[in-house]
Amino acid sequence: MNKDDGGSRLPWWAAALIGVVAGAVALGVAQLAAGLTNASASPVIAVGGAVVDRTPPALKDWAIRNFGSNDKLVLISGIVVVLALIAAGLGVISRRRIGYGMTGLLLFGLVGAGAAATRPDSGPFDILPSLIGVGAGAWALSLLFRRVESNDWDDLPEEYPAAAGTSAWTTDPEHPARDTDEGEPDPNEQDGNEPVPQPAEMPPVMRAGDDLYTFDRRRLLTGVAVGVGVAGVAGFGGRLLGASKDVDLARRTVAKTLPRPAVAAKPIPAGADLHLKDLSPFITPNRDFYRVDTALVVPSVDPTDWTLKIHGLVDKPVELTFDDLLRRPLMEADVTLTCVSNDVGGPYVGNARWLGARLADVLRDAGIRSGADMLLSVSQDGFTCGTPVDVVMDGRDALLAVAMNGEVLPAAHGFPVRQVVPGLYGYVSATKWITEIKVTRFDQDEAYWTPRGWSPLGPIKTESRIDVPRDGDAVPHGPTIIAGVAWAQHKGISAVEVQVDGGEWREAKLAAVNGPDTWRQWSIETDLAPGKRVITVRATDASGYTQTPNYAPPAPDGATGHHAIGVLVG
Ligand SMILES: Nc1nc2c(c(=O)[nH]1)N[C@H]1C(S)=C(S)[C@@H](COP(=O)(O)O)O[C@H]1N2
Ligand SMILES: [Mo]
Repeated sequence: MNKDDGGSRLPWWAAALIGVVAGAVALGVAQLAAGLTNASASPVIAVGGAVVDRTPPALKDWAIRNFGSNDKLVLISGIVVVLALIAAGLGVISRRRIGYGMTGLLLFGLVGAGAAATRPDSGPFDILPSLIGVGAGAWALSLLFRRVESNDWDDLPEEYPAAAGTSAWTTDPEHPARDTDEGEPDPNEQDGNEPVPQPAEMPPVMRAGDDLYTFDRRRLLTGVAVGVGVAGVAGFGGRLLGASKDVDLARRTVAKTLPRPAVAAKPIPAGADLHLKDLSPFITPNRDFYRVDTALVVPSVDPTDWTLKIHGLVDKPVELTFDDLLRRPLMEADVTLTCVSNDVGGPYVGNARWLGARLADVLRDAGIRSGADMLLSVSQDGFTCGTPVDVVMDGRDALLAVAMNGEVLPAAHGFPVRQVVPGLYGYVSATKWITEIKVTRFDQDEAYWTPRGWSPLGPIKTESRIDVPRDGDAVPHGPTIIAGVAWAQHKGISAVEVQVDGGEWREAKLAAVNGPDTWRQWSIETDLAPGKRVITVRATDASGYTQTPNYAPPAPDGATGHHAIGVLVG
């Protein structure tokens, strides 16, 4: 064991390795404890969540742009790399005094516990995974140091071999791996022929001090392997335990009792889907539907104890259970969701058939007081949306949705209940895992994205996108089908035009739709001459507005500009 006087003489890299392994054990065990209790109480997830909420908006936009839906994976990987470096540092300072490393581990455990305890959806037991992890990490740290260090003279045989001329480095039967032909410079070997005194020739007290210092690589490697194994099994087990098996079961149960719609969606006309290869289908399958949220683990909400509280500026606060909600007349509606972060031509848009209770009716039961202009909806994980009251009450199909495309709401899309409001970007309307609606005023409350640089109001801007051909495709010359989607939710698309190389705008054919709240496919056949061609699209909505060519980035209230692609015509 390393001594407080003078500390350990373990090579720094070995100490760093021990630190990393101890850190891995700490995280693995914490993950296991979180898996057994609450998956989002894992210190990495909790710290990650805290980082997400505190990330400057510009950095978050950059991350979404560059990593897309992998942004969460990149964040978690980044946290793990930083933690590994810190753990290595803790290992190195543990050479001086193991207490330093222990203290460092404890501090990081407290950071993890603090983050877990202060997440919006956390409970008092959420500090446990971090603390249990720290305990396991500290134990691993001291065990590994003790394991590989043998400069503890208590470990030495009573009469240590004093055979003259034989190096003590090679005669200890307990430590056969210690011979130095592994590239480790032998501290006793010197360039000259002058032999330095061998440890065995020295007085015992000196042997015990410097040159008898032994460091057992084999014990290090086996210790590291066991530590990594423990960390891996615990961490992986924790992930499996924490996975959404509760939610899967709950979803299957709900599926058995999901009521039929009292009001069916308007049928989708035959011509709504042109069925062209690479063209976004009219209905986006759930598995392909984009996902955007701040949750690092998908919140798991039990519908049997879920309630929706409606309070604030209301005559009569209401608390609905899931059964209460299902007993209301449910209606179906086809609505295209769009993310405000979707850049021109971007992928964060999808169309689905939703089934749910009318939000306006539920609010009417509570009685909205005059002066209220905002619905601050709150998710299980603390995320909030601010939705204008007048938009929700104007008769459009604003829903508390329980199903998506004929299937119980997928966990990632808000199970058991989410909001869907046609015409508003998701960040101001589409609260997943909703548990609460506070009826309030925009001048009194702020939703999640507002202090992060996004506009409090988020009506969807009219947009169009070319899906076929793809940007950069090589296409044969002659007649070519160009096709895509356009959306102006709750207004409706009335025209789409296409332009080649800045020439005249030609009107595309619009596919049929069953209402103004979905995107609309379009197509046009053009003759493309050989060479590099730029194809541009613009849409006009039913209010008569034609998309501006002026580019604006997504922040603060949605991108504008024409989508253009380049193709090589051969
Ligand atoms: N609880 C919660 N709901 C949320 C969000 C979130 O971060 N947390 N993101 C919103 C945003 S920005 C969008 S665009 C939509 C996306 O819904 P989807 O993931 O089902 O496509 O969800 C909205 N609802
Ligand atoms: Mo969004």
